[in-house]
Amino acid sequence: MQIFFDRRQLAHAPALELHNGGWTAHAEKPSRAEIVCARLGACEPVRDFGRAPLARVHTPDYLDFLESAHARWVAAGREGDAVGYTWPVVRRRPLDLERIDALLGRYSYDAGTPITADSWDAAYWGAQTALSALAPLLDGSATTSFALCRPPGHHAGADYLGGYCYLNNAAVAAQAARDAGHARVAILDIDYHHGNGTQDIFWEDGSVFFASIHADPATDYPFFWGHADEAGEGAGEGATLNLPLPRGTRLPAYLDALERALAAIAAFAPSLLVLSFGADTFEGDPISHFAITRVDYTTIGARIAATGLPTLIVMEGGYAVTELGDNVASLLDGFTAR
Ligand code: OKP
Ligand code: ZN
Repeated sequence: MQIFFDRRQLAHAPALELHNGGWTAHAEKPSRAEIVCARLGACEPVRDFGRAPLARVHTPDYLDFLESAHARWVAAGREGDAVGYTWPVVRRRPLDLERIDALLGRYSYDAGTPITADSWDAAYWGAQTALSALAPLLDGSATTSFALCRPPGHHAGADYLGGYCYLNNAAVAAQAARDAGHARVAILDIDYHHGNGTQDIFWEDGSVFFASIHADPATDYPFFWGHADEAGEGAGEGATLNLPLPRGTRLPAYLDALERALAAIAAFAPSLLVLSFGADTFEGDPISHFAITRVDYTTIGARIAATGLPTLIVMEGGYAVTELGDNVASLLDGFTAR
């Protein structure tokens, strides 16, 4: 299988995140991608598709903000990583905001996603990694490819960052597939956390089906999205499927949810699948609470591969760094047999 990776993603290294009332070392470390790259071996070079495909899912003002935020932070006399401390709750009116702290609030939803001097560049090349990995699926030269994206993307919405995510790599790729002629694209999100950004982006879009298997937001981040009754609106009504599972979930219950997701995807009849893959469902993950094992990932991968759909696998979370390379390799093993 072709693996796509760009080392420019490694420069993003946020120091701290606000966690349970204190600032702790950030879980989303550059070593995550390095260990997966080392485990998988040779990687294909990433191409630059420019800003246009990013602007198909993100607003221009958000992209401008993300690109300039750290420089504005420094210009305001601050040191270190830029992070907000106040957020506009629902029903605040649109305002022409100037101060960096106000802009950070406007364009983010949590305090776990600092902007470093290198975040824009890393996120930009992450999105280009997803687009580069999509290319062989679009021209028919491959049936599966893997985008080793970092930072992850599925919590980032059209105009907001959060959950360690800045640009929504899976959404950028799914929209690019639509623009390349795929009339219906499905996204299956199997990260431990609900992919709220991806859901929001395609919420009213009936041409991109979004299915997600994740920890119940009643107990787990991101709390405000991912509940079972969220199903899309307008033209997108019925094109969102949320399958929350309780903490402690093991493979059998996980596979039941996977069958439901795949049945819904089959009914939608897409011509391409984007798999948002987080290995934070792993039993040993330090921030998550499912009990999926390394070998389980091959079972999961093989079941998804059995759909026969051309599949772009996009890396999302996974924080048990030592085991991350083996867990990713295990999932990809499920695909390579086909
Ligand atoms: C990103 B991805 C406070 C807890 C917030 C955020 C989890 C983001 C996970 N620091 N946790 O879905 O793997
Ligand atoms: Zn996650």
